[in-house]
Amino acid sequence: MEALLIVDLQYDFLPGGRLAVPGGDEVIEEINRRQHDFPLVCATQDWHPPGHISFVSSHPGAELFSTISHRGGEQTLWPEHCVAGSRGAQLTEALDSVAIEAIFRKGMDLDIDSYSAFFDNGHRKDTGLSAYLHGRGVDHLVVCGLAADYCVYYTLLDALNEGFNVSVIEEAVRAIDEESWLALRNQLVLRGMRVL
Ligand code: VGL
Ligand code: ZN
Repeated sequence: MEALLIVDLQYDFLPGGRLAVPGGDEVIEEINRRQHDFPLVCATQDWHPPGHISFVSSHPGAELFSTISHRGGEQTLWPEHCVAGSRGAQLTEALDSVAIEAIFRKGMDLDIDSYSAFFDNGHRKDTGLSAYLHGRGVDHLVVCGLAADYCVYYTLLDALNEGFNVSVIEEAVRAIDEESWLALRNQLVLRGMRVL
């Protein structure tokens, strides 16, 4: 069975938001149209506590969009975004949410970021998404949303590693950096991802 996963269609990633993805609003209608073709639709929300490790404001003197090493990995420093309970963290009202059965939140631990919908960036904590999808009989996961080169990419990568057949809807994703998305997309295609 197929499922559609809608990644992070939140105000902060849309034009006017704190971490706006260029053209992010252009995917909404496409997703609204397509989601009714799927027997199961679920979504994610980036959902950070105030003072989150990924916020540049949590690292006095550090530069926006710079990278620091953290817990043996790299952490990009973002503007404050998707603070739990804030308007910026809400799914956009323009998204038709009637068919969304479950919403998985990520990035809730103060000390570790989480781009993927499946695991945090240290692969320590499981969001439960994989078990949920397997429990629903899903073997093919189709992904759309924002941002293509961060949360969508890591979600696609983990979905492949979790053994799902994986597709991305090209017209229903937008990247922070389009060129880097194209390179990442090609790597995923070599791993067996399909581009719809
Ligand atoms: C995202 C950067 C920081 C995303 C989330 O949803 O792609 N990007 N947090
Ligand atoms: Zn985030």
